Amino acid sequence: MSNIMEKLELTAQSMYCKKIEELTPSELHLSLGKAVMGEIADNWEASKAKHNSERRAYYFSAEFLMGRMMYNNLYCLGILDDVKKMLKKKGVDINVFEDIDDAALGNGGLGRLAACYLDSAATMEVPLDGYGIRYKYGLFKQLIKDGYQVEVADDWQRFDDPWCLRREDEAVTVSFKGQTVKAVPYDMAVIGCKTTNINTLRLWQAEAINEFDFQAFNNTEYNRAVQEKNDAENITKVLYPNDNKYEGKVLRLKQQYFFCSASLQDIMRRYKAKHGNDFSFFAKENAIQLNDTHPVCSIPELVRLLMNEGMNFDEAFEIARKTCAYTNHTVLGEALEKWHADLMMQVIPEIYHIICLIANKLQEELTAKGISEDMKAKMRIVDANTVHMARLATYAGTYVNGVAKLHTEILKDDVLKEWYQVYPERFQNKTNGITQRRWLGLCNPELAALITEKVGSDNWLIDLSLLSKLNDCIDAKTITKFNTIKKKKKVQLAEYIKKMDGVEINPDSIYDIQVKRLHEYKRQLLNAFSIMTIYFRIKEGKLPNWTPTTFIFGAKAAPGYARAKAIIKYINEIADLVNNDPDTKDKLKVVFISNYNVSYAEKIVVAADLSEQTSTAGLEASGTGNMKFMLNGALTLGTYDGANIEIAECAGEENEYIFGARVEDIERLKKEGYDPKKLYEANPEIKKVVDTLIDGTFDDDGAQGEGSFAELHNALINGTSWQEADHYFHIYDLPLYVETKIRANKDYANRKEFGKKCLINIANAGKFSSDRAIVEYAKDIWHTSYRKV
Ligand code: GFP
Repeated sequence: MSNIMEKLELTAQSMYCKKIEELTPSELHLSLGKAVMGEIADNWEASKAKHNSERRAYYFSAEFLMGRMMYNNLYCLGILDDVKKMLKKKGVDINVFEDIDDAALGNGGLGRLAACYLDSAATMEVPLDGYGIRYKYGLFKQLIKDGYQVEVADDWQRFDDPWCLRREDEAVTVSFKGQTVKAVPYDMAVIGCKTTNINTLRLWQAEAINEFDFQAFNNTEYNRAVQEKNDAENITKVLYPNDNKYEGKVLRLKQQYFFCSASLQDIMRRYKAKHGNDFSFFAKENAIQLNDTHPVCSIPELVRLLMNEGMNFDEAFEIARKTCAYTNHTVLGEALEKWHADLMMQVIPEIYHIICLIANKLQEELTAKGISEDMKAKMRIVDANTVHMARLATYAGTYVNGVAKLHTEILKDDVLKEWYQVYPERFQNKTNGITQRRWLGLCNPELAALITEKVGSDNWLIDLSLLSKLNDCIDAKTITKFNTIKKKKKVQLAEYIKKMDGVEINPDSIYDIQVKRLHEYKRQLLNAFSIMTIYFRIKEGKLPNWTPTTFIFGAKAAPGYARAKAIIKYINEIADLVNNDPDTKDKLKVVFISNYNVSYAEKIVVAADLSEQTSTAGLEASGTGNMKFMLNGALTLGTYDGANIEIAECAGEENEYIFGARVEDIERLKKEGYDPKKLYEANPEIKKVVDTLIDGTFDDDGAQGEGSFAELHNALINGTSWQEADHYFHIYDLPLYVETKIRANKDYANRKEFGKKCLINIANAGKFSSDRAIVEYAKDIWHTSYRKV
């Protein structure tokens, strides 16, 4: 420990000629980061050597939503409190690091899951290293102006980045048609908890081979002089803000192929250093997990690299197939990547050629199995000039897994039905998880201390199943303690929201929170409609015993997703109305916080009473926010969807607020012919609420009847040429949702009973640790070693 402070002193001195207390926050961040990196160097080297000596796995992902590293790293090293004290002695408040940007190299659940998995693998001593992209600009920063979302570039490296080591010596080259670029690795240490094990996240940055063309410069062609540099750097310039819709952009394909090729070359280099040109051990020693379809061009790339080593196609394919496995994260058809063959040929023709060979091999294999022509057609990897990446991954991998029980069943019965019929042994479920280090230990030290006291040790940090011990001590005293902690976290969040967004909220109100990416299927609009219903009822005196409630939203909309942006504006219009209406302003408060990110989430999930998980049944693959809320004692107000189902199974449905249509109801409604217009016309309350989109209650900038609110209204009631009315079943679910919300509101008044439910949720959250999930992957998919706790 004193070591760290000595190292910090030396680093501050050598980098800035300053004493610790003289450093600016970013200088302190950089110096302390470097000091920590120095401290862990030996363990990191030892872990790398260990990984190299056994069967190991790699997590390939286009997104890693790591969040802020400083506190988490100090926490996992077990020195956070000591560093805090030592800095305090120097007159420095450790909270200065709150000014340091998150590393937001991901959009939402998918990227955050990848970050949790790395964290868990490090703690569970699973030899798993990550490979991804070092975007210069991460997910945009969100401002809210006049109720609208405004995007600003996220220059997260502007104060440098102490957590990544540039490894120029291990750079490789990646070639596209007509362009070759350098891929430079940056290594980030992933620090385990209560272990010396440290894993690695290697992120690739694209750079030019020749940065500057002097010839062009001499001819005064200044732009051409730096053209190669710009063209190369553009590849990793920015993270695509994704809305679960696939977009076939050249740059996106380049990003994907870039990091897959670089990572595979890296793995091959390491392998060849051990075994030379004998590739017979490759699949025995390496497993690659493909996080969604984004890294699926790894399969043909590995085949290509092996063929370059002299192998024939069949041998190379066999190795690739045994090495790779694929995780699916969505059933939304529009999110399953399908590349246009022409585009692929234009950017990576060799890869396209190999995909065609794989596609033919599949057809031969299916014929040999006696599969019907009809089914074979449905399984084509290349079909009508389109390359289906999910099909490629399912065929050319060992396993395919969904991310919650229901989701895996939907994959088997629907999305990948034919595949399940032919290759049933490949299908597995791996319900998602979250790391309890960041999402409880670090962000809720008060609750963590209570749990440690009750469980008898802090071993829940590495074995979350120990939480079940809490089941035996849910007494009046513990409930009071829990309620006191919750209140404290609510006060803290109120202060933070005031500071960040300038809005005052009442910590004695219920905090009803929905934070996640903005998407129609996640149905923030349903939540907004429920608030309007309650607003009208309060005004009409129909809810006399209503406990004041603060509805908090946090969400980013993909910049090109007009409806999502309209929903943000609509929520902000509601906020304006209910927060200022004298009849409701003490009973309802609506806050749309700006720039929701990992660090904001750490303050939000701990303070929630109700966790809103309102997706249309069958559409949210799992959800992980729901798990973070549960772990911190919020009750789920959600549909029977994704991991909500498993949450309710673990904690008991009577301890959650589950509402609305289930998958089978949605299927039935679709078959019968769902008619939202009929429901809307038959129910004056629904009509009044939905019509606030068009009746002048709200303003979408004078475009009444023609603007984005009218478009939302039309999509719900009449549908559009490309989508049937109310595609996500808002109107069907609204009445039951409102009643469930009112029931929760009533229940909250009984603080003991409500607190008891919260504690039951915590006690039964053990399953939702990403430690559990990662060990399942290690056992059932990667067949690597792992820590026995
Ligand atoms: C996606 C799915 C979620 C799932 C995560 C991680 O998240 O249901 O929990 O991946 O598997 F939609 P988003 O990126 O869409 O939030």
